[in-house]
Amino acid sequence: MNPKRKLITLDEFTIQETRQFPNATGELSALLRDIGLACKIINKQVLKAGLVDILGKHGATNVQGEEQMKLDIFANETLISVLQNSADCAGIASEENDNAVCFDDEYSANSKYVVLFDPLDGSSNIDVNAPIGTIFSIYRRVSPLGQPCTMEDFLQPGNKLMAAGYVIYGSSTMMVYATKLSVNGFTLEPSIGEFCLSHPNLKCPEKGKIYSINQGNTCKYDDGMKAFLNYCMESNKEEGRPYSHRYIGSMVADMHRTLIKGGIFMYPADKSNANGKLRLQYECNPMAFLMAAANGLASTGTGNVLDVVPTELHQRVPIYIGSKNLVEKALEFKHSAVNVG
Ligand code: AHM
Ligand code: MG
Repeated sequence: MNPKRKLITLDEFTIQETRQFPNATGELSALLRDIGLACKIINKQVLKAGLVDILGKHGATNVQGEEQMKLDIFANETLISVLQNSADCAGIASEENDNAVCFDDEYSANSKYVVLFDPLDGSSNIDVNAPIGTIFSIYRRVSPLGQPCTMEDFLQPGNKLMAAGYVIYGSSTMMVYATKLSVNGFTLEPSIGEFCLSHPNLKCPEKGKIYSINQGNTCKYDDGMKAFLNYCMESNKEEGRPYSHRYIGSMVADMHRTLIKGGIFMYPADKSNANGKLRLQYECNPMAFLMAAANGLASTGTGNVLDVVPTELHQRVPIYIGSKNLVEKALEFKHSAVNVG
């Protein structure tokens, strides 16, 4: 057996990263490990999703007479219970819950961090076996230690994030997370059940060639957006051909491709949804923080996503995110449009 192994696990990596900060207590590393654990449990259930016709549909009763839970509810409850058991989480907010949950035990009252998550984003894609994901954000609380956390801990802008990332349940399962230092990707090695460093120091290519949007909504977009889409579909002088269009309709999968290959992902405002569809605190901020740490950019169309001060937990914002060249180009079109439709 060769003890000089090349594998670096998520745990080992976060501990090594923590050592770079003399005052770090290791609580953030422990929290990332806990999120990793919850996502491994979720992954196990996601892998079984294709067997529902054999094992019984979610929501139905299985052979043991137990009620089967829908996967997104299962993911939500798993994250909550793992984080409640963690010594490092003061409370959570989830896209699945109306209100934040502030844990009221003694350990949690003294924990420094709160975690926000979308437990299973893109869950409508389960039926077609397309990748789905968990998105998470970690803030240092602003309320005093020694008592349960408060709503102001959850309503912080993205520029106050300590760490954020996602787990993609795809052809392989990966966790990608960012701190202000860097973005790193870890692939789940099923034989040892560990996330192992596979994509160190990820950077989003500065120039992308792929645009990603629900183009079926074009009739509802404003003139600037329509003009940008026309630009993407025409042969441009940089490429000598139009840009490619890719859209899975699962944000984690579309963002993962955008991070690795470059490009732009957009969910703009439209005539029926003045703020688009995606949630600031569960989807847009974590992805914007990660993209910024990977040299990319994220805008609401009027400013940096990370600068939006949230006023409510579930608010939505339009988003243009990805390689700098394409995000800047989209904004140029948006701002030069005379007519807002
Ligand atoms: P969800 O949180 O209900 O799963 O919805 C979010 C998903 C994103 O993953 C994806 O980017 C978007 O909805 C797709 O929306 P649409 O089907 O309108 O294009
Ligand atoms: Mg979602």
